[in-house]
Amino acid sequence: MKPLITERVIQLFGARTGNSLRVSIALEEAQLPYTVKLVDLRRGEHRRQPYLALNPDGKVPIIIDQSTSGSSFLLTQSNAILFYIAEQAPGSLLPEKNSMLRALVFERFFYFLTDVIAPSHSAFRLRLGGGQSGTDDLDQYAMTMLMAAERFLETSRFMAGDKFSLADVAAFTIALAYQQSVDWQGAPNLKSWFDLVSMRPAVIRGLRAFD
Ligand SMILES: N[C@@H](CCC(=O)N[C@@H](CS)C(=O)NCC(=O)O)C(=O)O
Repeated sequence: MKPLITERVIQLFGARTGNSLRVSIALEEAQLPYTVKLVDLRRGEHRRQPYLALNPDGKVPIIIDQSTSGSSFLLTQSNAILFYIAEQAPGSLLPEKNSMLRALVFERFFYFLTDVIAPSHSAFRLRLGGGQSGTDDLDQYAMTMLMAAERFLETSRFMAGDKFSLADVAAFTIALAYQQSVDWQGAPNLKSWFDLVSMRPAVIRGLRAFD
């Protein structure tokens, strides 16, 4: 017999990396029910079956959104997943449609994605491949752009307005990664924001999702 009420659970496949943590933090902030399947990257679980059948790119994170009615939806790409989560829980991570505030959240979200996370990821990839040339410059660029976000916080508590949003999700894990190298004294607003976000119960839970 089919259940009368359709319930759903999102399965999150991931590891303790920035891309996966952004998703677990977003799920916690959106208060969507989810379970975690830890993918062992060190042992190469992501490069073998059965994982490759789920994501032929062999990367984490992915989600499978399953409902008790039997439907199931698999999504790869952390940032597509973040938008999916935001849309499943209206009002949680994105302001209302057609609003200027929503456009501002997009502006800041893509700022962190393309000007901070992307160069940082490129430096990481270069190092992984054994190269050193250019990695320090890329990290320096990412950090300079991260610190320039100080100005976003001059007039608001969060990265795009007074409510936590996807822009904060994008900013937080990369700020965490550079935590030891950032000149916090030179960026007092960024420091207050970092402390504020670090203390959010949903963020704390999201950070522990793969422990
Ligand atoms: N564009 C992808 C990138 C995913 C990605 O690079 N994931 C890393 C962990 S943060 C990974 O799975 N690395 C394993 C590998 O490349 O072998 C996304 O945003 O989901």
